[in-house]
Amino acid sequence: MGMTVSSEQLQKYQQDGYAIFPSVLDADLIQEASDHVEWLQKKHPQLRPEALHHWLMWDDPFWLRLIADDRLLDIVEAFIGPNIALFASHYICKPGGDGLPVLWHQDGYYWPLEPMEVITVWLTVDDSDRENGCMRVIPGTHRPRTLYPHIRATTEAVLSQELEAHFVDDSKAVDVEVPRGGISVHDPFLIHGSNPNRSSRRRCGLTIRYIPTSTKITREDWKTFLLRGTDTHHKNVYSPFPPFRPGDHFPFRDLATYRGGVA
Ligand SMILES: O=C(O)CCC(=O)C(=O)O
Repeated sequence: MGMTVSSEQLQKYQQDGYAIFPSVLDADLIQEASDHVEWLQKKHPQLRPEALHHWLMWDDPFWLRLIADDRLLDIVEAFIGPNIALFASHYICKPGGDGLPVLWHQDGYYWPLEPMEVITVWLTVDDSDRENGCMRVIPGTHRPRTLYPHIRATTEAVLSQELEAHFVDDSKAVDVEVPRGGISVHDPFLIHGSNPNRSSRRRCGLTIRYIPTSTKITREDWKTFLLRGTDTHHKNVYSPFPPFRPGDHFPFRDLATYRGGVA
């Protein structure tokens, strides 16, 4: 049986703008994701591990296999329906000791999407908790469906912009603690961020932004993939999954069933 979403979880998402699913992917797949992050860091030593960005994914079969996992898509389908495409994905991997903060922001402020119908899955590659800089949210701030002004970031951080301070009441912030292999989901209007990682443990998570095929990506230079269902709206041009090339790509267990095949 696939993953199911309870009416309480759907209601929590509508009410608070986020929900937690503590156990979604198996330990072997999460270990592969963790090894994948180390492989990416060796391949791109010039990048900070918080900046393993979307465009690295466009030619990365394991990354695509991970975000197209049926357990994730079953959960996403309960929120956005059966025709699901990928908008973006980004590992935010904060090393122990000097992991950068993510300043308060609303995702929708940055995104070239029309309409702003999209859901983020934040997949934990490491246990993510208060000590190592888990995500923090201000529940209910998504409800006015308003994007507030952002300014240039005032400290070194993962994102270059942050919400103007008077829009943020951080006394209402909640820590989103999720064990390794679990996910949280959040709304594009929700005010959220995270503190620096001052612990000795890494805090690595994979953000995955899923859209229904009725959402258009308005940037031209962007690749997107149809993950489940059919393209009922013809708003975007979907790319085929890249074939796995031994030696170039990260090798993984489920290669035999990988949608892009082997070159
Ligand atoms: O990884 C984090 O700490 C923040 C993630 C985030 O801002 C997002 O997924 O939109």
